[in-house]
Amino acid sequence: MKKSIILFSVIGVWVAGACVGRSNTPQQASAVHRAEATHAVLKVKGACDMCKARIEKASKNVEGVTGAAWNRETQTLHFQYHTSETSVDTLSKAIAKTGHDTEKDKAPDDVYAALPGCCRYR
Ligand SMILES: [Cu+2]
Repeated sequence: MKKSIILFSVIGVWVAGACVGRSNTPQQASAVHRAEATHAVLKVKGACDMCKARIEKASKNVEGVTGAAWNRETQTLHFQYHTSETSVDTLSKAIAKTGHDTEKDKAPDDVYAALPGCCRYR
């Protein structure tokens, strides 16, 4: 009898917690996510600050990615993501679609050709 009371109160706390979680603002929710995110590095080619902005924007637009920073000198993208929501492969394909070759995917030639002159890295 005592056991089931304890069980019900545990469930009660859990349900209440889930409701509070849902009422959080998006900013609070992403702060919670950020703490649990996995860090990964991907080689991404680019040439200038416009490339940096484009690569980071494409990364952050992928559902499940909570942060992204591209470094021109090292040609690498450091990012945080949730393994339950997305994958390195998904992110790589999303970046390649915007005109930037990655270690996993090549950007389509027509998209690459449409990049501004300062962004030609090939
Ligand atoms: Cu550029």
